[in-house]
Amino acid sequence: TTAPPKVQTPAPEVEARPERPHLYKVILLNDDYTPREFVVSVLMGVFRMTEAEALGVMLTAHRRGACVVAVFTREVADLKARQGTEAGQRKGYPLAFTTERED
Ligand code: NFA
Repeated sequence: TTAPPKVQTPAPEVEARPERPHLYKVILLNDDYTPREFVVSVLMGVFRMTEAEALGVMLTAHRRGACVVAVFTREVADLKARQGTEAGQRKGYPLAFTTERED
């Protein structure tokens, strides 16, 4: 007679537990050439902001030199920063977004 098949169950203390991903800020940099209304339109289109939110972020970057736009996992942050920067480049503007890892 054969024993019943044994089902493999990991001990609780070795259960797979994914790590919390690092988060990255997307930062809007001020420049002297990109029109304010174009910056607002990019923030609304790429970052799904309302016009009021986009105006606030644009004005903060304009006054202070830079403003955090949003926080994402690395791949999403890099993609959004590139989409925003390329939207400016297509119009010949120096508009730039960077990313920075959170502490
Ligand atoms: N400083 C730009 C202007 O006066 C507006 C701007 C804001 C550009 C934020 C880039 C980022 N036209």
